[in-house]
Amino acid sequence: KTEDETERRAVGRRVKLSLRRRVQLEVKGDKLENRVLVRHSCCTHTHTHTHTHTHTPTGLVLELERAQWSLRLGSQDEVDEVIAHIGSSLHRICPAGSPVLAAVVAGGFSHQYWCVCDQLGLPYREEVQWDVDTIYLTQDTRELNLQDFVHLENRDLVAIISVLEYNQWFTKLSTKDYKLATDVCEQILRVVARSSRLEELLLDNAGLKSDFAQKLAGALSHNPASTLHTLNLANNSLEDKGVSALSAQLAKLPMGLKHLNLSRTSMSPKGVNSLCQALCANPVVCSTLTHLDLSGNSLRGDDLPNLHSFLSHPNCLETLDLSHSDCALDQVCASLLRGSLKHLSVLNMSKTVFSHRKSKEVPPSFKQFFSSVQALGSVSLSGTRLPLEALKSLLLGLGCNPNLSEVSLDLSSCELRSAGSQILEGCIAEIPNISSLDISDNGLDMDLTTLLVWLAKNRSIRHLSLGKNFNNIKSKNVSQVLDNLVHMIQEEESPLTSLSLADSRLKAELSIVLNALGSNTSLTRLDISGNAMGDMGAKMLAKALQINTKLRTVVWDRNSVSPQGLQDVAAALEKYGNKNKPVCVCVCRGNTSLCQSLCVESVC
Ligand SMILES: *[C@@H]1O[C@H](CO)[C@@H](O)[C@H](O)[C@H]1NC(C)=O
Ligand SMILES: *[C@@H]1O[C@H](CO)[C@@H](O)[C@H](O)[C@H]1NC(C)=O
Ligand SMILES: *[C@@H]1O[C@H](CO)[C@@H](O)[C@H](O)[C@H]1NC(C)=O
Ligand SMILES: *[C@@H]1O[C@H](CO)[C@@H](O)[C@H](O)[C@H]1NC(C)=O
Ligand SMILES: *[C@@H]1O[C@H](CO)[C@@H](O)[C@H](O)[C@H]1NC(C)=O
Ligand SMILES: *[C@@H]1O[C@H](CO)[C@@H](O)[C@H](O)[C@H]1NC(C)=O
Ligand SMILES: CC(=O)N[C@H]1CO[C@H](CO)[C@@H](O)[C@@H]1O
Ligand SMILES: CC(=O)N[C@H]1CO[C@H](CO)[C@@H](O)[C@@H]1O
Repeated sequence: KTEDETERRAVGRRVKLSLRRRVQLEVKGDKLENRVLVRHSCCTHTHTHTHTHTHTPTGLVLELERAQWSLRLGSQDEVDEVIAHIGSSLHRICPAGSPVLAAVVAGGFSHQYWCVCDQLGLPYREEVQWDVDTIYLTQDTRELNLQDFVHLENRDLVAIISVLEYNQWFTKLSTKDYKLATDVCEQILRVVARSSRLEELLLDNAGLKSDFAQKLAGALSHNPASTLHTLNLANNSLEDKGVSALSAQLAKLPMGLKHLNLSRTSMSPKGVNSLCQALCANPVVCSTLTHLDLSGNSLRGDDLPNLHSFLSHPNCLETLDLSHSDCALDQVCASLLRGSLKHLSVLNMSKTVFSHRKSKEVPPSFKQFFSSVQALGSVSLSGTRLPLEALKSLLLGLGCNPNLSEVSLDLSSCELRSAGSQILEGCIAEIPNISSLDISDNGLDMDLTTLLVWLAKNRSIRHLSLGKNFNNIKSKNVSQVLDNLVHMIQEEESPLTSLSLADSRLKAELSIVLNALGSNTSLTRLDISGNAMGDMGAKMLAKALQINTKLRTVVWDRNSVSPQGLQDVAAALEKYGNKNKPVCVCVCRGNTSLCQSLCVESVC
């Protein structure tokens, strides 16, 4: 009983013991002391560096990381039992090559976490185990998201991450907008160096610098069994030297890369060139890389030979984001045209330039690209000034492409003005498969009058954004434009389901559009935010909503509406809601983009 008490006091009362043996411990030469060897059901220190061997039939030597113990047990059977026990514990903690065990309780995460805490002398946080065993498992997620644990101390994060060195369940480690401390980074690097399960590493805006990228390269070089294929280091200042060092290892990644996101990493053409050289050098990347984001890096100038070389070889890119980079659109299209046109679905060249060449001529390859790219679904050219000829080539190219079905085209803030509007008028009715068109903020003003007539002729545009185009129209002329808009939305069998007039400051004139909502139109979503329509506008919206049964979402932030106006709409909605499916109407006062993202129909 006393022995039991002593033992309990030594290991803690609530610790479950999985093994208990009387032994004699060798101290100072051949002196022996009677001891009790216990193992609690977690492994304690015997974790990666345990060696056991026997000298005599009943002797056992345990070599641990920090100590060596020579023990004598009662019989050889007992020795065998202890060894078997240690073996099975190790197997449970590090079930490499044991898929059955990996599926049990997040690959033994809690157990491994307990061991790591024990080894590092850190407190075991029940909530970590609870989160993983309960939330992660019920959601069947293999992503360990550090944001779930950042309220804990750094050393706790270290312990949690450390588990991924052994764990077979988690394949993804992620964090966003959280500055990682040095010891946490070091632990992440150890996981990269050791894990054969880690496939995705997302450290978005984590305060990382070039030295992290260099060390990451070192970690990868130590792990020939790495299965990493997705890397997001967006918004960390890695600079050319960090990216160059990393590139040398990316060239050797055995699984290639599927997603690579180095958006806003303070690269210049130099860094991008060494990166793309690595992409070309890795023999599997051309058949694995589907998402490449190099946006927000300063790629001014013409000297990106390796980027163009990568793009002009066969590849399987689905998403290419070079926005905010000063990369030249005409060259990118020419390279892609030479490369592969089968998979590209999203091309983001917002806030870039059309060309770096002196000649104002638009190369034939530009139109050819848009007429032959086979899976294009979205083209963003917001804020990229296009020469008129280029705009025409783009539209005619899309128009004669037989393979496109639903293209979303963003031409906002492109300074189209009158001349651009005329090009659009000439082509838009003929383009079959543009389903979404954003031409907001283009100084269109009165040109909208005729443009809307042509837009109305087309039967494929379902989403149209027109806002910020009314700055230079005299108020007496605004109605001409809006009458044509009303005509478009009221046209029988109009395909238009979503319309944005955001930030147009139409004030009282907005009533022309609001009145038109009184009859059923095809519109299900309307954005009239930023129009200063006032309480009068709210009253009209209220009336329209009592009759209209189609609208599901109305965004009407920033309209100088008083509580009385809100009440009018609320009262109308009460009636509306009684008759119809619940409607989602957003009244935003703060962050508009947040509000709009919450205004997704299914959320409301
Ligand atoms: C990028 O990082 C900067 C500095 O931490 C931060 O201010 C900015 O919001 C981040 N941008 C994004 C898109 O995360
Ligand atoms: C790259 O990361 C940024 C920042 O998180 C994100 O906004 C962007 O969508 C990512 N790009 C891709 C292609 O996934
Ligand atoms: C294109 O890039 C811009 C700027 O980086 C970003 O705001 C926009 O969301 C992107 N569009 C798409 C469709 O990815
Ligand atoms: C593209 O369109 C052409 C002509 O209609 C057709 O022969 C070809 O099979 C299409 N390709 C794909 C990938 O749909
Ligand atoms: C504006 O309206 C007036 C009359 O309502 C008309 O005479 C004038 O031509 C219009 N201006 C433009 C630019 O269409
Ligand atoms: C709108 O459509 C609904 C159902 O289709 C119908 O009951 C209602 O009368 C229509 N309202 C108007 C103003 O046409
Ligand atoms: C692939 C596809 O859906 N193409 C459509 C493009 O638009 C034309 C004309 O509207 C349709 O006939 C095609 O089916
Ligand atoms: C593809 C498409 O919808 N094009 C149509 C645009 O509108 C004109 C006039 O309604 C039709 O003739 C086109 O077919």
